[in-house]
Amino acid sequence: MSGTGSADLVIVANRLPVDSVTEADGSQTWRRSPGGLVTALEPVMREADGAWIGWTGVPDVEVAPFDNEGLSLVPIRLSSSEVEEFYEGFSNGTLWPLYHDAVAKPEFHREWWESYELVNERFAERAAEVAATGATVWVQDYQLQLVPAMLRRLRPDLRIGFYLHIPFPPGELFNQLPWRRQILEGLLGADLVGFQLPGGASNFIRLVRARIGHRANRDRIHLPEGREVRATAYPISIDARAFEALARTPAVAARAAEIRDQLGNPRKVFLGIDRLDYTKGIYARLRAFGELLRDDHLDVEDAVFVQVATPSRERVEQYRILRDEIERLVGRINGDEGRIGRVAISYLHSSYPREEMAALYRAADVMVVTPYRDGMNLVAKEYVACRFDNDGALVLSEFAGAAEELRQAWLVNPYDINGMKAALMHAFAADPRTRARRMRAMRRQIMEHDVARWAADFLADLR
Ligand code: GDG
Repeated sequence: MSGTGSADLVIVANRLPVDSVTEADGSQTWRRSPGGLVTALEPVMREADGAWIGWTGVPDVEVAPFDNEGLSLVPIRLSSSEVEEFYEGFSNGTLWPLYHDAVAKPEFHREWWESYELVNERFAERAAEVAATGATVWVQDYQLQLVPAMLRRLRPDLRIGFYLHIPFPPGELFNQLPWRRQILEGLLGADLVGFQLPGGASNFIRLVRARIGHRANRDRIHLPEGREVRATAYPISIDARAFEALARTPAVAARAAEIRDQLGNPRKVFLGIDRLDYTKGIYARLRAFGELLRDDHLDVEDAVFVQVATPSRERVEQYRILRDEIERLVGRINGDEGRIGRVAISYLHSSYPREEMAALYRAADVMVVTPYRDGMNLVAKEYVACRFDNDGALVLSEFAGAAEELRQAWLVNPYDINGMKAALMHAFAADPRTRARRMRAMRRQIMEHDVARWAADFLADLR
């Protein structure tokens, strides 16, 4: 099978870049989901007659290919049991925790694996149908690690790239996986395998050498059949200029002032924005803040914390437990430290439009990003992009990929609560000149390395 389709660039991702929405009159439509990936790829997709393959987010429905705002979308059907086994199970109950330092215990179930293989095969077959002869196919993320090899078997004429958005773990962790060899061989079906950090790329190369026995020379792996696979880092980024432009609008400025006002005009506002996920270190950061209030290093007149926790993977047991733990802690801190009209932690379990996110970034004096492990962390970069006044302080975990680029943040070890308390206080008390010097350096970094450059670098190397 070769050249049956017409797309010269095919993106294969777990999700399509749209969400299904029901209008007031009961009809169903699609809304573009905001995200850096779509923004970055949209221009290249238009130029190259591109197609995007992915799941609609709705189980058990078959949807025919359709166009959305000029993007050609190819839906994949997932049954409810596949959502449970492939998506919630193997992707989010096995791979996600395993690849994040086993912060939560990964579960290994053979039925989950079988479903993962089956669904990966479906994505590969669809990509094989859609791609034109010699087309470029770019497969995204941990849910689809078997697709590159499956697709190459069907379509050896294609250029195949793979990008992992989350960390790639060292052998000490990866080797727990009963299907470790299949995953490595799945990825080796690509011509180019991209990682967030050089560390992920070298973990991968080391494992390929040790477990499969292929030779490797720096970032090039030599396969016995003469093919070469490159494994390299491409740190992902954001559309930094678009974020800054949004933050500069009068509407966002007004909303930022209003947020501070509604918080009671405290001297300083701390902010956390995360998907409610156990890798993000939300509990530990709120505990650190609570102790600073308890021990009178801070007072609710001086400082309040706004924590946005976007609902995520709510059907997975560990996520429900985490939500309860965080909510109990927030309740306790607010009960102990709050006063009438002044809550210590404004906790919001909700998701917001981009404008509101930008207003929150503008309203925050100290942004607190403390994951135990994170591939990159775009929230940290978005905060920096919105601080065009060169003011504001970023407290950032050294275990976020972003820490390799944002060296001028107040870097912390999220396992060290006292260390975090000290960093929160330093960021809180830093003088304006120090804040400006650090922010300026970080802004230079992200303005020069935006998501368009990320996509262009990857695609240039792939082609
Ligand atoms: C994975 C990796 C890597 C969040 N809440 C709302 C909202 N968001 C947006 C943020 C940001 C994105 O979601 C989250 O990205 P992160 O990078 O912070 O984290 P993950 O979701 O875990 O992403 C990560 C990333 O992939 C990309 O490769 O950096 O390491 O784990 O853009 O702004 N957006 C809106 N409303 C919300 O309520 N509009």
